[in-house]
Amino acid sequence: MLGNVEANAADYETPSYAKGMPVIKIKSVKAISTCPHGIELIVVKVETTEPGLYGLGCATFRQRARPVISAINDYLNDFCVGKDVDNIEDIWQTTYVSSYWRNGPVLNNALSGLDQALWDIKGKRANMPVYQLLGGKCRFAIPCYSHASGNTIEEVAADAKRKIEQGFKYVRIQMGAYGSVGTKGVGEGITKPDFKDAGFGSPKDNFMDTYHYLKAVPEMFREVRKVCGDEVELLHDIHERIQPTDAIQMIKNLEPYRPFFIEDPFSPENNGYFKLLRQQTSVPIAMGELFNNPHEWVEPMAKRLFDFIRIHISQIGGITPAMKVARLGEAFNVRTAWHGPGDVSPVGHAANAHIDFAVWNFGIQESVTFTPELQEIFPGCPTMKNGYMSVNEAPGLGVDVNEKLAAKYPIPEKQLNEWTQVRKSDGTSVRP
Ligand code: GCO
Ligand code: MG
Repeated sequence: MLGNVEANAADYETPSYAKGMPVIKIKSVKAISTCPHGIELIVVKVETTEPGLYGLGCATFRQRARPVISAINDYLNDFCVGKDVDNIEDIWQTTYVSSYWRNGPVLNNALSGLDQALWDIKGKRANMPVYQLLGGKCRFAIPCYSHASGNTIEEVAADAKRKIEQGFKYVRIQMGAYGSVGTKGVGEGITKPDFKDAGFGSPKDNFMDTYHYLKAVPEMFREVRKVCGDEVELLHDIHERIQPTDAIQMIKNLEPYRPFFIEDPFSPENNGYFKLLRQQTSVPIAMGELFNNPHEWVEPMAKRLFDFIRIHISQIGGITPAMKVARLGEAFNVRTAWHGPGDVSPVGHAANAHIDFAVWNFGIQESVTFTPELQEIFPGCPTMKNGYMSVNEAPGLGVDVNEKLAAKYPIPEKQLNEWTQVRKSDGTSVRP
């Protein structure tokens, strides 16, 4: 039996950039939360043994902010202290399995905050923006879509026109809340839900008037095309609120209006309908903001069952897994369209943007406007100009946090906004 060779650290050469430098280790991992606009934002701060060197990452899951904060402060800190900050992949893989059960929204968001913060640190150590570490720029800036909305079709068209005048070439059009048909009231052909008369469910519950929604969306597209012309790229989010077969029929009815993409036609539980949808229409489809588990995206992407992957990158664990999703997409021509609404922190928007710069199969980026308060709490937010997003060229992700200012807007004790409950007329709950 050959003598077993004792592995000995000295045998393994110290990389030149680290020669004579102590290994930089994780000193602490903590959650920073803030809520300036009624949305619970959470970022992770990873401090290191190198004085002044720290990283930030987004762990925002507004619907369940407190469990994420506990997962970070009560588990990740102990698990990570003392680890070599440079070994991002190993820290990701070991943290991912450290709870044995995995791929859930709470733990994935906590892991995301840690992961993004480690990329932020590596960029600072390399004195480069993170997109450079991911392969450099594939485009000069990041095309984004803006949100146009209104309570009537005419209002939506007018709002879309405004967005185009601001420089946006891509505009998402929605009438009121998801699945709603604007302010057309009962008596204007809108059905009054029976469950309300019956006092079923809670008074706050919304009514999903499928019949009028299926009629209103094609009318909205026709009106917006009439007012804004044929060139602007139009998007719409079904938000998984209707029966899959209704979604397929409605999407076919939208073909004449050349949608750029239709989002979330089905809930992840109904991924099985994509084959049927693909057989019936060539309208581009976007899917995935609700995905947490690779089982939800690997196969449908490999089968080209949708065209844009809409993952909320903190819901899958950060930049490390998101880059793998993007690379998978390149192989099957699925483009990225990362989830980027108001319930992503500015650090998370920066992480989206750094990936958007570096991947060839970029599709489009959802954009938001950062309020003065957010820009103060998070100096270095990405910027928007003429429908394009950019990041500052600072090392790392480029976004910092003012902890004192963040603490001025504490997240409320009780969950702020219960997530929307939606029901059919008979009171049956609909996946919102
Ligand atoms: C979108 C999304 C969001 C989600 C929200 C959930 O496409 O931007 O559908 O609006 O509903 O992020 O908290
Ligand atoms: Mg959506």
